[in-house]
Amino acid sequence: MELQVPDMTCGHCSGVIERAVQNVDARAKVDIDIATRTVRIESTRPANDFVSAIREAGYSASVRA
Ligand SMILES: [Cu+2]
Repeated sequence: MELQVPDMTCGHCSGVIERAVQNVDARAKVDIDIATRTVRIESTRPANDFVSAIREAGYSASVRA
């Protein structure tokens, strides 16, 4: 799945987001591209779980269609 996180602007943001993702699924594979504000996640958990966790961490997130 691919999430769009428009306010992820630096390595600090991506670190916070990576932790939020791994709190949902410790075995998730996370690939973050700051330049395109994209968080790619390989996981069996539903995308909305990750969207909620990222929002709780203080960022806006949406599923990229
Ligand atoms: Cu930042």
